[in-house]
Amino acid sequence: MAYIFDEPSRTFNEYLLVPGYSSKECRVDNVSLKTPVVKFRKGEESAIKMNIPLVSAIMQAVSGDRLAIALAKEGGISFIFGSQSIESQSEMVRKVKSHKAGFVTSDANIRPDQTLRELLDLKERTGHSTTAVTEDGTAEGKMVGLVTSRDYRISRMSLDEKVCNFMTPFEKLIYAEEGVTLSEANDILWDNKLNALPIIGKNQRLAYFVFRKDYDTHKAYPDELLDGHKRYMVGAGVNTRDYRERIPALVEAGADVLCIDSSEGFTEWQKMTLDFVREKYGDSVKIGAGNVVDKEGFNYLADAGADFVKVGIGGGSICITREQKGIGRGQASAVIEVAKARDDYFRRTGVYVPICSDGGIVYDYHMTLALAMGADFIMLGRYFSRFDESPTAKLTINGSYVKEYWGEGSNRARNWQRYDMGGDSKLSFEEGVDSYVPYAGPLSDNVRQSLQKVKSTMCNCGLLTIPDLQKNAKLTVVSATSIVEGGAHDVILRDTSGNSNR
Ligand code: RVP
Repeated sequence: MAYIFDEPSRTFNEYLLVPGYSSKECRVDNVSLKTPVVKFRKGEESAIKMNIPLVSAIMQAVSGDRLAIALAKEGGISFIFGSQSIESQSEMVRKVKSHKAGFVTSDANIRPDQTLRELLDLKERTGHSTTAVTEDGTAEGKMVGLVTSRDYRISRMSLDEKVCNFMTPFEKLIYAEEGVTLSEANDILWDNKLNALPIIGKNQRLAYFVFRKDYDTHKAYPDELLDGHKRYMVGAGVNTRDYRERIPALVEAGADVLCIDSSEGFTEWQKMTLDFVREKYGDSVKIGAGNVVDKEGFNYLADAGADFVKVGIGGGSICITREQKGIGRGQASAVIEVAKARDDYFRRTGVYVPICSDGGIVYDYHMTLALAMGADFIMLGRYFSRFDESPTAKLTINGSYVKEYWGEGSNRARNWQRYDMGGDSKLSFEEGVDSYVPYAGPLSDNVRQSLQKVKSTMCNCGLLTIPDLQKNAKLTVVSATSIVEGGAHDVILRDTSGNSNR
């Protein structure tokens, strides 16, 4: 007879956290949301950790390079969507890796033998009062000096005066060497009361400037997620079809972590993809696998060498897999069972394989629940699609701003590899819908507010880290009637829309 689970399949909405004792240490600013992304051995640390437990979904409507940069600034990772050509996906990865916040390539440059007249022309054209003097007048030439408006007086000087006669020569400049962090550069700016700090590479070549006026924007990202070369971290989705070509291209472009993107990942195809990575790169390339919803699926992928395992089938807001095919599991039940399997696996093997809860987050408190149920991090699609930085159009519908959001299994995305079960069969039906979501503004404001709520809840529970929350949270199933009790009830709500007189 078929196996029938004793428990019904439950969703996040069916749970609440029960507060625990909070000492006076339980303050929001004492909470750490740091979390491991890839597997590690007992006593060691994960090679990739995030400062916040959020990653953006491997979807055309969500994870382009702009959102990836915005999320890395907040401390999370985007997985650039794989349902595009290998070239364009690699280009997006490259854009994230080459983005250097706060390090500006100089666009006002002059040669030392040029004149004050030419300098004034340049200033007029660029609007910049700081000009780099380089041997060949280019942005990456050998730097020989710097000119600011303090170096010349038009009324007292000939317009034919050569730049080399009034510039501040390189020997007298304060500069920093390439590799300096933004905060170190800012300290040098402030300590020396400078407006601009040249960053110098090999052979005295100008690399960038860091400007004092940009300071306020930089200091606003205390959690930004950087690699060993101070570049933003980024992930990328791959499939079980063209991985032999796609993976090397993404690795070459600088992707920090990959993830096999499949709606149902308890398959031999996933093992073949993982085998390819291990044979070609050993452990140096990090790759997650999924999606699964039970312990057998987790154990299979963990044994196959996945660096993390993604959990969730059919819970995505745009997903109609459960309706179309009758497969899936309530997201809460799936996370709870897989988290237990991960802990058992850790006890058995000494290897901790992080799990990612993918899809189905509707309210901010669902994030806290997912973590408390055992997720190490959370993948979100709808949530991120609402922000300025998502790659889709912002439209007005009935007077309200919305953004477009469509599933990878919809006709619009045509990401059939994600739903592919091998062979030559191409799916002939959709597993996702095309939709709108309410526009919500910049990523930064929203993510900070959501995580402020997560931290606040953790304080109520008296738990200050994610491992602590996973181990010691108390969760209760809620009855249908207690859900009613949780909203505003038995009151007549006042109309605060300003339309009450109509
Ligand atoms: P949500 O955050 O609830 O919008 O869910 C996003 C998740 O939904 C994705 O990370 C992916 O696992 C799943 N998805 C993406 N496309 C589709 C589909 O077309 N069915 N589902």
